[in-house]
Amino acid sequence: MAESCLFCRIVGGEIPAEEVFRTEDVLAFRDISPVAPVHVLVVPLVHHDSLSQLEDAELAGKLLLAAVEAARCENLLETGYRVVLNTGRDAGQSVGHIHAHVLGGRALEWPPG
Ligand code: DGP
Repeated sequence: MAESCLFCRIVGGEIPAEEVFRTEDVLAFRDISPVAPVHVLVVPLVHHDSLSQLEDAELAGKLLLAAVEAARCENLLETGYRVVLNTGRDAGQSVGHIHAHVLGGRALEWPPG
């Protein structure tokens, strides 16, 4: 755990969050500032700064499958959803702990801004 990391503190229960589900590898919880009717974040329990630092292929697969599970939990499989991993400054990554956004519940525009 990185002590100053916001999402590590959420994983550790130090900062409250509305959990969707938790496995032995990942936590899914609701984004505090949702940009869609459904906006869930999926994070590994172990700290990695961003997708660029993630070398564990098994964990990468688990993160992606957990994003699908979050979509399933939120009844998005039929209507569709988007999985986004903002990585680095130009992508607008604001929290330095890898996280997948799972967005849905409305028609999403493309391309993103
Ligand atoms: P990004 O900009 O891609 O790094 O996304 C970070 C997301 O984290 C952003 O959508 C807002 C969310 N967020 C920031 N602080 C908190 C918090 O304390 N709790 C929860 N649940 N979400 C947070």
